[in-house]
Amino acid sequence: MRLTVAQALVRFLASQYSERDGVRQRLIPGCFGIFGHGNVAGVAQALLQAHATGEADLRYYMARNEQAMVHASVGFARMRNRLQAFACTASIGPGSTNMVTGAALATINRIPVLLLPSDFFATRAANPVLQELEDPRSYDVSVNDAFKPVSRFWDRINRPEQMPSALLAAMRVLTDPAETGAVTLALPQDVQAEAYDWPRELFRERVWHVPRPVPEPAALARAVAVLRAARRPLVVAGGGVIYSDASAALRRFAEATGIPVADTQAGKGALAWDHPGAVGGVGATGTPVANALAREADVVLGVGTRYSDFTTASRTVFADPGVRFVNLNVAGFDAGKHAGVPLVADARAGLDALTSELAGYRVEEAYGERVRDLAARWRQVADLAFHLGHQPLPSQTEILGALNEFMGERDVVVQAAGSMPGDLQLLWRARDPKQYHVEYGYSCMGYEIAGGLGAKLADPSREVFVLVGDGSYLMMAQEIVTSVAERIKLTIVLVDNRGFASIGSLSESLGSQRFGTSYRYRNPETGLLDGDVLPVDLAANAASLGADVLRARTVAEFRDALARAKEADRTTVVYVQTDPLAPVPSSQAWWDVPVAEVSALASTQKAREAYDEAKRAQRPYL
Ligand SMILES: Cc1ncc(C[n+]2csc(CCOP(=O)(O)OP(=O)(O)O)c2C)c(N)n1
Ligand SMILES: [Mg+2]
Repeated sequence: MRLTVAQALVRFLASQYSERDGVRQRLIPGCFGIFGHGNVAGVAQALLQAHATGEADLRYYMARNEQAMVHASVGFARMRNRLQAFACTASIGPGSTNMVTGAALATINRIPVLLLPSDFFATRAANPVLQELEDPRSYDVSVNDAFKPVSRFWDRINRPEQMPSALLAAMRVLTDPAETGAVTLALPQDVQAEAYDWPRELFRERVWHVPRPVPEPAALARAVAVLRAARRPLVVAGGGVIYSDASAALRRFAEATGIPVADTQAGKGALAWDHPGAVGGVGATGTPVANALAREADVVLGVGTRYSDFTTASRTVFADPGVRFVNLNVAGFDAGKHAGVPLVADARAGLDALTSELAGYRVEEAYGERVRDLAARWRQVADLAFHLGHQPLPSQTEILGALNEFMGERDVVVQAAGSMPGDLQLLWRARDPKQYHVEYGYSCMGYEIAGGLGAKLADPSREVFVLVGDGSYLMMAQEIVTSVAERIKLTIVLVDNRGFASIGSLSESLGSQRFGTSYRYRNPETGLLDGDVLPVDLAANAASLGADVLRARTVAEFRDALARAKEADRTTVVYVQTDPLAPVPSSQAWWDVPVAEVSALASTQKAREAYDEAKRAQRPYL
């Protein structure tokens, strides 16, 4: 079949399917993009032709920023439990490198996305083409080489003959739960337009089976032996539980064994918050309940977790000197962490196997009582934070509480960076495994609105509430325009505390006095950015991008605004100001952020003393 490389690519992508548990779906259901000279006559022409002829079905969505379109793709794939992924086409040069941050985010979160950056002429006929990087040491280097460390598979299609094997490898990596992440195929702009005689076989329907690897019997026996001897075990449920659709298996495991379940940012909602075995987030921004249990735990069963520093409180929260880890993970890389007993398997298959092999094992009654008692006391503290009555501006915890109480079980909350992920991890009460969508692998400011767009696209039957701080909003609000154009309705809660509340309080706790963290005029007297408040109106900005805007001054007005936003069929921004200095309950855990060892500032010297003290609790987990 004679087609251009781009036409063949589109045709191929439209015929790929994924399948797990007998359920089949399109693997690549659509393509985000922004066109420039690098792809306008190549991939864009192919997408147009596919639409015009109906020969291949790959819907094109125009984004407003290339980084954001990768975020939207990640939001989509995460909602679909990694069984589907979007393609992203970008022009050569800046359009492509704008995607590098998105690629890192996808790979770190282990979420599939297919990136199609454009590249300079393979023939070099007209080089240097506009936006081409020239490296005097090698004509083979382009800006797209920057994708290599942040991609799980990377290739450059310099000749049409290279494409079939590259495409097959790309699909394999996208659908491999242990390897998945960003997959990058760099497409030189001349090659995109070049015609070639393709074998028809390339375009036949292909179904990529997403496996559920079962544990090796000997590894299972080793894990079971450690768990059976455990007296104070704790489960840490990560994102892998949710992607594997293992919530019911986790509940059965928890109920059979009585082992309490803590969660990570990606795993929250795996077990409903009000399940008697659920103890909430663990680690630096976890609940005091989970952290108390973590400190005492003799065995930690990590399921589908990568053990980020937030989860381990920078390796301080699992404090028992003899603590052992059992790591159930589909990726050997994660299963081997913390010198744990590795159990390489799909989360659901592994949990089912553990439940049956642990038959008869149950934690002692006293341990169960302690869990319930700690949880009940914490619930009162959390209730208070949700209903603080802070004046004159509401506290952020009250806004989160009002939203949590307002949202339906299947509604989705999206967040990524700032002070909200911590407050959410501490306080949020999730019932549905897809309700809590906080991107905290890369914690990338700007993910929120774009990621929310992808989440809503993935499941239009759910209301999506995007929580975004003023800092993140300023970095990346432009996909509001895309949501308006595509009629993809979002409710965006814009929480304005005039700057970086998170980094401000971190700075203060580290002796750096909130330096450079609030949005203010430069003050001629101090020379610092601590002058008057800026005349910036982010609500007006949102309205200018085409959203409906509701301004709320109190928690009561906020609730009303949420009700109106839920009724609306257009993207609505609910704007609310909060007090960045309002109190938040303590998680009773630490986060390692090194403080200057020598300093001329008394505040820093004092913070360093506290740092040295806290650092003593850090352990290598060997
Ligand atoms: C792209 C990016 N740049 C910088 C950071 C570091 N950072 C983390 S939170 C934050 C401030 C976020 O401000 P805002 O969205 O207003 O949230 P707030 O802290 O006020 O809750 C910064 C600068 C980041 N996470 N991502
Ligand atoms: Mg802020």
